[in-house]
Amino acid sequence: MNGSPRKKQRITETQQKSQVTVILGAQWGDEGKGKVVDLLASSADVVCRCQGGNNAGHTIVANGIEYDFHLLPSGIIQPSAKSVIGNGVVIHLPQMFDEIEKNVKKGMKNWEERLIISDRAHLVFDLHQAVDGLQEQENNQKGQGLGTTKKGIGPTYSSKATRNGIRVGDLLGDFEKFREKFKNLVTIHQRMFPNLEVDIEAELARYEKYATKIRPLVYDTVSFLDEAIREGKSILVEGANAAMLDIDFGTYPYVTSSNCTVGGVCTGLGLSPMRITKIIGVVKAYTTRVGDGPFPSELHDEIGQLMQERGGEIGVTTKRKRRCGWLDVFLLQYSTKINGYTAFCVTKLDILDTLNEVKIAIGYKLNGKKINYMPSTASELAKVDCEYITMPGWEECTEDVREFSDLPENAQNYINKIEELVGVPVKWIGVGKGRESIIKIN
Ligand code: 2SA
Ligand code: GDP
Ligand code: MG
Repeated sequence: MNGSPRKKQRITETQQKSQVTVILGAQWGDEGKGKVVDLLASSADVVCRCQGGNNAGHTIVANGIEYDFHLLPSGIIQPSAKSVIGNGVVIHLPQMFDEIEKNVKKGMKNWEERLIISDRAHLVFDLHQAVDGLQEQENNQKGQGLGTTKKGIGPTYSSKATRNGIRVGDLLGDFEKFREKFKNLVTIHQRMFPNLEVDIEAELARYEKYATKIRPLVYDTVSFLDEAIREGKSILVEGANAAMLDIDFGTYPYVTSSNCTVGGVCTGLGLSPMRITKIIGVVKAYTTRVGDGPFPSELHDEIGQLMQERGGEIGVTTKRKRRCGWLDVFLLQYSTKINGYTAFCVTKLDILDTLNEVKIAIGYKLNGKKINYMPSTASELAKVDCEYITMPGWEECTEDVREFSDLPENAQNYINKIEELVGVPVKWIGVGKGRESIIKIN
């Protein structure tokens, strides 16, 4: 009998055991994705970043130590997992090595044995960051600032789209060609911003050193992931930013420059959608936004201030205060249509503990009329009024609760209402910053 069909069958069976779990921000970011990645990374073989750059700020509190990750996958502190920076990510090498150094000081060990970087990822240069700042300055003068993190994310994805970008693979190839590409990049940007100063020779000398430093970390991550899946490994994908910041589906132009929804996972890693097994939406129990742009359920009163203060709502990358408001399920329904979440993790329920009532936005009205779509223009979205339901608060501390049935009844009702309105099961509830502060629902 010919042996090959049996072999084929075996490969398929192993592949079926592989789990690819995607973690995505369901609102405007900072939902607590880092904490969820940390929770699931202990049983993962590989943790990947697929988009964005070091604009992200993902916090993990493990064994009393607070780590903030920006470009590195948050799974890097798990000694048993490999960390992949995929082709869809944009990398500022000097800041990546600073981030590594900072975490080594906090106790992160043997990272070089675990970190894998795609040769197709684009490089962010200082000039991209300078241009990000200059564009913001120009837009601010017109009252149209976006409130970017100034990490050069938009300008780098622009270089990628105009096909002038420089990739990790270019840095590791013929350095003369890299030199030419870099000079071309400078010329293009100086044409747009004549005052942009770049010390070309100093930058090139710096990058020649980075080439040596990064070379052992660079792989064809497409083949690496394909092999991992065929071997039945467990893969975790850590989305950065969030659905409402997605370049296509977010509140354009007040968005970041990558696809932070599920499509970005496939293009940012070279992963077939057929291989994704779970999509977890991380939802903050209220809503926050950092940077400019419309925010229908925003609160400008003392409740918004309480959320900001109790929630410690400060940008992890820029230290800006985050704007706060009520939970918006109309927005969650929209983000669910795009991402198809298989489960939710609701974080920061504890922050609402002191309120005597809580509100949930369940619909939008435009010019007094109910609408059944998410407005595509920022100007229209800025004009909507939210329709709210009001629920009694629980006015009890939930920080030490670890079982759903031990939550105050009104807190249970709040979670049940989210499930009912969005139609996605809530599998985890965050009640504090630490790794242990989580309720798992079976
Ligand atoms: P950019 O820098 O081009 O990506 O900015 C475009 C918009 O995207 C928003 N953005 C973010 N929103 C929430 N969290 C992010 N990460 C940091 C954090 C933010 C910080 O974890 O707190 O420290 O300020 C993030 N990154 C980008 C940004 O505010 C713009 O509205
Ligand atoms: P990310 O970008 O989605 O990873 O989120 P950030 O790290 O930017 O912001 C979330 C903040 O909330 C961090 O300071 C976390 O430590 C904190 N956090 C996460 N989950 C919880 C929770 O359930 N309760 C409380 N109180 N804090 C939380
Ligand atoms: Mg964040």
